[in-house]
Amino acid sequence: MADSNTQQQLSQIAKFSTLHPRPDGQTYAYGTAGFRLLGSLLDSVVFRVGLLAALRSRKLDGETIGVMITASHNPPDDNGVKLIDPQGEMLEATWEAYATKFANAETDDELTKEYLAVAESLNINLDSPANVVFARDTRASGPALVAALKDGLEAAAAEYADYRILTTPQLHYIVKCINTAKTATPYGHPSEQGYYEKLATAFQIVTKGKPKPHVITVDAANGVGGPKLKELARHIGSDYLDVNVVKDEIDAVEKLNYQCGADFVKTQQKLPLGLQPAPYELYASLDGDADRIVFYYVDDAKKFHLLDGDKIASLAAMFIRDLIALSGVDLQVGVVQTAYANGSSSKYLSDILQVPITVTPTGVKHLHHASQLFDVGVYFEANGHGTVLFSNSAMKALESFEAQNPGQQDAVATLLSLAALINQTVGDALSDLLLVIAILSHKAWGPSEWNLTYTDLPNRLVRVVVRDRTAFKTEDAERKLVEPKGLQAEIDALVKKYKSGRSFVRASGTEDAVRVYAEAATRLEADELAVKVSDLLKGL
Ligand code: 16G
Ligand code: MG
Repeated sequence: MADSNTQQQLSQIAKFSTLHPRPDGQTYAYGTAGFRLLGSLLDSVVFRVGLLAALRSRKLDGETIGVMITASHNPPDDNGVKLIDPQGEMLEATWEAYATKFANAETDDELTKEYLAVAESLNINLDSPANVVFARDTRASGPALVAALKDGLEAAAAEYADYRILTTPQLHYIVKCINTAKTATPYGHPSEQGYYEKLATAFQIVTKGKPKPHVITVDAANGVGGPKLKELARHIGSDYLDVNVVKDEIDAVEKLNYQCGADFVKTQQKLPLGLQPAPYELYASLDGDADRIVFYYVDDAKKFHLLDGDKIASLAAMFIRDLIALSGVDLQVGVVQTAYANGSSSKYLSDILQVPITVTPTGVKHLHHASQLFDVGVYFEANGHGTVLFSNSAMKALESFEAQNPGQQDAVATLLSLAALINQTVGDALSDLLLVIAILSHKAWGPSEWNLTYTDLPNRLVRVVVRDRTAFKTEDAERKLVEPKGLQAEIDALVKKYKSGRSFVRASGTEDAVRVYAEAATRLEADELAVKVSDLLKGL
């Protein structure tokens, strides 16, 4: 069975594992966002993720796997870890169960047994090469977790490279670059510098000949996005872009995501703390690891207007649809949303733009996969995570297209540069920022013109603590409850009473609670519907 090399690896794992003991009484689960909880509880988890990353790479013939240490928009004391698959995608879902098993192994001995069991059941040769790259965000617990990760990788005899501090999407980019380097379509240079150069060049081409955009102010949530955005702007050059980065105090670790950032602005529907915006100027907020972005502005009356993921998706779909029509290339653009997408956005997309929409359950992996089915798939969650994927066949069609006139040629060139500008691996706040600025500059639109495309239906999200959230089972992309039995009929009866009413209930994937979403024609009605549906959950 196990040869001497394997034996040595197993004894190394057992030895190193004693340095990273699992806290008593703690259970872990690899969920939609990987492992995420207090940084002080993650040492053993990150060590074990190192082992799993090595196995994953070996299973995929030594392709490079990424490990990102971040807790995104969570408070400063939290941290988290997730794996990135070779094409820069989220870890394949079947492996989430192995991650959970590794994290929960009670003893060092049990851990080595799990390790060997996964290797044997998946036919993994433990002597074969394993390659892993990793990075972290700016959290104080990051360096110690990196040390634990390195121990895991060394115990599992993996080769690794430390990319230090990066945004999550930058690491996704680097993973894809490494694994496509020797193919016919290399994604880019596998470095932070390569990322900036690729985006900067694409932005310069996309906006060539257009008026220089107005200055945009970006709240970086006091996270990793701040310094990275400044670096990106430096590469683009002030001839093309003026960005004013605020909330960029990465050394004041306690300020991370505190009353600022994309999640705060979207959920509170208000400005970051202390921001005093000039009317009709464009503002944006990133989250703590810069994979989400929302935009906003205030009007003359200082009223706050949010331009969220749905507005970004609609803007991108409109622009790309029009470019495809101009180019004469036979391609279909489609949009992927979740149940949280505002009803007005879905109506705008299907009735006005006439683009097909797919609705998937919450979670990036679902949206990502569904959008791969379109030639050009635009996906965004309302919370501001999203991107636009160009399929291989769409890229080939664009690259080989013989334009009949300068208009077609221009449109094709712009589409190809967009494909380079937009991160093809995952939602990327920096790349999405440039995309939006580029489109607004093509249209000569300010934020209020963009906002006019459609008017959001008032909506309300309520978090309800229940006895057992796993009792809430849904179908139809989370829009209908099948269990608890009878509840959906009661929700439907309430919804019917409201003009443009819509409501659904689903269990959170990240918190021990269920979420109630309601929208209706007026603010009052949306609030009322949300309260009434929440009331149905009392005692459950
Ligand atoms: C995770 C998901 C995000 C989703 C959120 C919903 C990824 C990388 N992240 O953060 O897409 O919107 O969960 O949270 O998939 P909830 O299940 O608590 O509502
Ligand atoms: Mg994030």
